[in-house]
Amino acid sequence: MLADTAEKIKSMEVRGAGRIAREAVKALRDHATSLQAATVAEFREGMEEAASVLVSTRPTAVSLPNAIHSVMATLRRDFPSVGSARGEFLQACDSFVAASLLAVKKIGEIGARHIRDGDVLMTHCNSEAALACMLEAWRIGRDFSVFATEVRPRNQGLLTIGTLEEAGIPTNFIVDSAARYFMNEVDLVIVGADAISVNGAVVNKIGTSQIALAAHEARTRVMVAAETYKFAPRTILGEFIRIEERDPAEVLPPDIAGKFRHVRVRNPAFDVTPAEYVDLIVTEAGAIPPQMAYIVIRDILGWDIGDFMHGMPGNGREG
Ligand code: RI2
Repeated sequence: MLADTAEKIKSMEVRGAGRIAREAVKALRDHATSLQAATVAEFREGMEEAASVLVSTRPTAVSLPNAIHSVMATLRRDFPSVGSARGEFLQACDSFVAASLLAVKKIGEIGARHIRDGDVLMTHCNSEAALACMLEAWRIGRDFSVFATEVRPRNQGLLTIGTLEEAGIPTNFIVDSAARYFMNEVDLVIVGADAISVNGAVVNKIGTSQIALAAHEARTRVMVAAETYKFAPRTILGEFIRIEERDPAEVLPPDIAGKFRHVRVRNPAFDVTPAEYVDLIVTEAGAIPPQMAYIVIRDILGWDIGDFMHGMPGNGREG
């Protein structure tokens, strides 16, 4: 089950920063249920091994290490027996999954207030949090339409138009490179996030920063919908968020790529949008300007610089 989930996350059968986090926690929960251990220390060690397998599956979405860190933190306490450690751990996993789903719902409710009647929206990739805002706005009767991009090379745009279609929201499906062409018609860009650094920079699907730049030029608002566990604590220390570069075969089939001797296919999965191109980040704790990222990390995630200095296990990305 654990190896199976790890493989599904790697291959992107399970994808989307929020879903990855929840599936990883569910896999840890299952692992904890069946893990045989004679002592609490042995149980802790077995769980740490499992956690490290999951953390290493995809390097960019900070939701993954943050989620794992939050449930694994339970095991740092003293327990009288393996049974009690297991019980607390399972409870922490259940709470995380429930809180994560509730966060998406709250983001939807807050984000919907920023969508006005007559608005034209543009979205990129397939974000549960961004879609929650659109679906809630539609549910409460806002009249708007959406431009949804294709999202090469993995075509997550197809998932997005599937959801918008099901809700009955009028949608235009465009290739990624048509984003600027239509930007003057757009009132609000709304995207999700895989990670947000302490300076408010937003890491999201490759192409997001081009869209944000075009939006900036056209004076179109950019709203990011992201749960607070997508903020990256270790960026406080100046660590960078590592951008995943995926298999070139996702971009060009090997039989075609093989014909080129001097061409290297590059396939970064994410890019970084600077804070100045983002108007608002909608979290479950409220809508904030990106410049408030440090406050989210310190006051909501509860990480302060001292935590790192006292050897707390890392839950940000290195690179
Ligand atoms: P939610 C996805 O990454 C996209 O970049 C999307 O915007 C982001 O995660 C957030 O998604 P990928 O897994 O958590 O498709 O809002 O590479 O669903």
